Amino acid sequence: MVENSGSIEALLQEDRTFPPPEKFRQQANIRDPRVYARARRDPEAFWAKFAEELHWFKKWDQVLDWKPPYAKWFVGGKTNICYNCVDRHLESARRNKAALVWEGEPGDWKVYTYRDLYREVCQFANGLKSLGVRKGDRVTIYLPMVPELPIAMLACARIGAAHSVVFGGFSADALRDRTNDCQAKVLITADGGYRRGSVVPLKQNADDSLNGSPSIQKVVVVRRTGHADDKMVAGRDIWWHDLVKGQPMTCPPEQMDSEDLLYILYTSGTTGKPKGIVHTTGGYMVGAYATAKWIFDLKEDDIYWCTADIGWVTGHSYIVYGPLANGATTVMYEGSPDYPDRDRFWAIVEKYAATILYTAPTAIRTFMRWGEDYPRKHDLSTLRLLGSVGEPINPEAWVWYWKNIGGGRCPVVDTWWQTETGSILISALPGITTLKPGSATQPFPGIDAEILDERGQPVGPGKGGYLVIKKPWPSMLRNIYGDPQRFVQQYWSRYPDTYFTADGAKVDEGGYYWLLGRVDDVIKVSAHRISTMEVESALVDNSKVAEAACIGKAHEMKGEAVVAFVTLKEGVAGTPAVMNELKQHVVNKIGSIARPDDIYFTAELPKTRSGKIMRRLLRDVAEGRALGDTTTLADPAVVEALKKRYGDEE
Ligand code: 7RM
Repeated sequence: MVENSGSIEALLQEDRTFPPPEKFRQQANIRDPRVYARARRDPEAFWAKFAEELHWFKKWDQVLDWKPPYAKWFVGGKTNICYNCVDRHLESARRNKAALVWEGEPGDWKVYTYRDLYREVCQFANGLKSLGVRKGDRVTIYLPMVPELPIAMLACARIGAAHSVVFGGFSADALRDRTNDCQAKVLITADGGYRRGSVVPLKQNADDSLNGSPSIQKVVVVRRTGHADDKMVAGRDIWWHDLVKGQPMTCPPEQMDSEDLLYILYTSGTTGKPKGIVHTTGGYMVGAYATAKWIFDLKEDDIYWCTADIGWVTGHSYIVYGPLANGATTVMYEGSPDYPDRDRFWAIVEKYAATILYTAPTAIRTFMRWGEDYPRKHDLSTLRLLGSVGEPINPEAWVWYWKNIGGGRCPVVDTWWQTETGSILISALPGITTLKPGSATQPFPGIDAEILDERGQPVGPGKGGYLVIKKPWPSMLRNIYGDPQRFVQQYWSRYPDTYFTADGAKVDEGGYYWLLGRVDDVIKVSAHRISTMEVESALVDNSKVAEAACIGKAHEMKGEAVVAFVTLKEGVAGTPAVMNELKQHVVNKIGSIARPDDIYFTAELPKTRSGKIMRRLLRDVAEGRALGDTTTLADPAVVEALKKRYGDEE
């Protein structure tokens, strides 16, 4: 392979291809390209083969029942995903293998073997039962990245309660909305978590959220930071360690129907209200298991580390369920990549001899900016495979990752998927696929993707269009919790019987997929999914704000950043103090991930004659571009004024 000169020009023209290294190919779980044709010929048989590798109390009668847009997978099958992630591995020597390797930000660490995990999960499952949690109940989990988080998820799954994990970076308000939406009975939280050397006051947020969450009967609190010992509410709050004390160390797994609810995970959509994405048991389990096995090439002695937070779907499928269903060792880290220094990730890779690393482009770009010295200080030679997720990866970052982290030996799998898809749908198979930096390459076998134009016609090679999935897949969302109409309208109304991803994409002549970003009002800020409408709702909730419009502005590190255009109420001046107040208001309503980078004050927002805000023009202003077509504007002077005031800052 020719060494790239490293200049910007050369990188912009990155058109090298990367075939699987021979050494990798030879040992890969899957190296026969005929799997694609096999899956295409009979997708149901293809998925059923994976399902057969897992444990079922009763086998399914039918692989798929498809009445668009409702799919049932492994119909009539009875299983338990916790049993498959834990108990299944106790029958062999695997029982003594590390299941979970956890490192806290302060440097404390713990290893749980599969046998340990079994005990912890069973005891906590019994604890939940003692609080009155039954099959079908919902449990909200609001925890930092501590071992109790996957233990709680597995315990819920074991007894048939659905978990709803709420990312620890969300505010009390956001937590309250999610708890109320699913009417959770129990909330699991911690006194705090560590982030960049300070304590995140989770219990405080949980307490704030609870005035207004009447469905919550009990709160289980993990003692992590020890700073909220006096905040326990008698009769409502119970320490995790007190709850599990004396609980039996076994707990029979509930025999779950394939289509029984496994979890709800809230994600941002076009409107201000987050959607509770519904995943069920059998299909989700098979999807997470199959993709983890083939895409991450999991082997008995791998040490696999996904750096996501379990509060997002990536953590659900590729820290917890996928790797554990495969009997792998999964690494989990609590804190920030720059604590105590910018080499923390590489110190972790070295310390645990990680073999597979899965992270986001935003992190990779940050490491790039920090420079090669940090990774160079550590022995990264155990790594054999790298992954990327959450947003498109720019070729420059891809090549940097491949070279400086992977040492030029490790394939980089760029994995495209969504909370809704449950598992990866577009990715290379590292033992088969020749990689092209910046492309997620090809749909996973059995996935029928296509790119359509407005009228529903395939666009053909090289042309941009809407990415859709034409056939059902096992881990697909089954519904939006409590809002079946929105489910139909969001995903199944654009084209008949076809899943609408809301992503733009194109396919090149070689059949490679290139993702072009969202086509709705969802943006990806540091790979976190945020709805611009959600931020707008938070802003107009402030009494000083008359109207607000938010956009995602291209950002070198974060991918996108939130920028808000705000019209203040009569008599309120757009001072720096007001700007800070509004930013803080968004943090209080949603969480710091949604904090606008910039707020532009404007007397009016550019609108069409029918009153629609033209966000496209706001993006042109924020990104310092010439304005696009303004002929539909009611008053072109509004945007001209904005451009004059803010457009030439760059
Ligand atoms: C896994 C996750 C989903 C949205 C999706 C895309 C974007 C995710 C990639 C990507 C380009 C990728 N779930 N996205 N992965 N875009 N290449 N490899 O991120 O529900 O939080 O977000 O993320 O726009 O629709 S998510």
